[in-house]
Amino acid sequence: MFEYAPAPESRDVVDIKPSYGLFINGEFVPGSSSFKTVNPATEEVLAEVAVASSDDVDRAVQAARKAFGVWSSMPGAERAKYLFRIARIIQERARELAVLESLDNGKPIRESRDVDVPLVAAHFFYYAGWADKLAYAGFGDRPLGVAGQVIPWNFPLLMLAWKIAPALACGNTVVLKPAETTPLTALLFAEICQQADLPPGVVNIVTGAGETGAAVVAHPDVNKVAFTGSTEVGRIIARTVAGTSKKLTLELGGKAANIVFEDAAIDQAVEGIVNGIFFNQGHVCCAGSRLLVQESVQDQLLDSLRRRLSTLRLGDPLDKNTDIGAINSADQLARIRQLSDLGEQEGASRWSPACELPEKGFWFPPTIFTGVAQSHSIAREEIFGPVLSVLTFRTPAEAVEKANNTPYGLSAGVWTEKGSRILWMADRLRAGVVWANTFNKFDPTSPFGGYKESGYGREGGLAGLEAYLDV
Ligand code: TXE
Repeated sequence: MFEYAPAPESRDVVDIKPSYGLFINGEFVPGSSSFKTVNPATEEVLAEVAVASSDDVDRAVQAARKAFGVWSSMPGAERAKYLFRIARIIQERARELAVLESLDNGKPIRESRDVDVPLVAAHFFYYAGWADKLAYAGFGDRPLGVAGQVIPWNFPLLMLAWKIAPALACGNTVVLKPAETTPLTALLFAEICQQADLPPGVVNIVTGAGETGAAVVAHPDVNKVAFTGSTEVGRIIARTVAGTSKKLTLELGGKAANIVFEDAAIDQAVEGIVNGIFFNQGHVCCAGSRLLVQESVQDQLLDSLRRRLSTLRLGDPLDKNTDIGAINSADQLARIRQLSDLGEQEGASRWSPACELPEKGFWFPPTIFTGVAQSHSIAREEIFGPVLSVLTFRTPAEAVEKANNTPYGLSAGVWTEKGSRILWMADRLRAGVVWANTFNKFDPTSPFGGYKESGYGREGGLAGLEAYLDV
């Protein structure tokens, strides 16, 4: 890979405590047991974090229930002030948040600094703006009550913002469970809530593994459940919630097609493909993990793509030059390895640029599979890693058919110079988001969510408010 001079961001900008408690009713309190969170780039233990038992979850839900009275009866303009304050503190503490996110998650600092943290602040600003305009938006202003929110590890802070900002703007209170491999930025966010003088109990953070999440979801005093994670756990949660009066939104997996037509600007498409699948090591639910390329430009496109991949820099997430960071956990690495090996066994050809992987930590090189058939596991299953499966097509109708041939329906990308074709494709692609001549673009004003097994409900934009109100 590329030679370059390292430019490391200082990890000293963030004060990581040796141990963290649960954040309940505005205070950090001990849990009944604990677990360790590690830096996936080095396997070094970062901190000891409390596990919330079902009794702890109950305490958090009771605190949220009590706070609901105060928070929901506060004028929207007052709630807005708190959300604006949180957004501003996020901006002030952006560097700290970005470094901590990269340490706990493994993502490159360039991404946490330039994408994740700015988007987190943008979500709080955006929903702060709605807090006093709910009636104007036609929603009335009746919040649901206590929201139980369970989030994954791929965008720890951003998923927190997607969940907490609209919930609070609408007058709900929250019990949020971060993923067990990335709890630290949610706990730093809890400190930010204290700093913003948010009334106690409005936000509660309970850390732990799946059992803690299950206790949040099943708690009888929780009125709304919002989950982002695997389709498998989404199904379990849907079963738990079925037969109760709880409202549910699910944001699950994906297997997006990035579709390149022969008339596309190839260099631009190559950048879009790289961003589509290698951004955040491919730990992205809407990642462009299937490349559908028109047969006539396959060779040209793949040559450019291989050349571009050879310039990507893999390594220390805190190095400002790094493009590809560490895989989030040993489990996720094992899953990526297993599916990639299966790709080879099923007959696809594997290619990665020459690249040295660090000895310690969890690493996987950027990988392309060509000669992929629709029946291959790597064309069907979500790998959630830096692995691209390449398929070809001849006609637009064939591209649509192949793109839709998946149980998922979260996102898709279309690359063509022809505007009418973009609209024709967007009408036929069964995906919640269709990007045209770009990929992985996010904005708080745009709703996000999927069709089919990618879940239901929308987050973001005006539609994101509906999930937290009785309309
Ligand atoms: O997800 P889980 P995992 C996909 C991706 C990945 C696979 C497995 O394909 O390879 O899922 O990842 C909590 N009740 N996505 O195992 O288990 C858990 O503690 C309530 C796509 O990490 O779904 C964590 O906080 N909660 C995805 C959260 O659910 C439970 C993002 C997600 O973990 C629970 C992540 C239970 N029974 C993985 N069991 C996306 N849509 O972006 C676990 N949890």
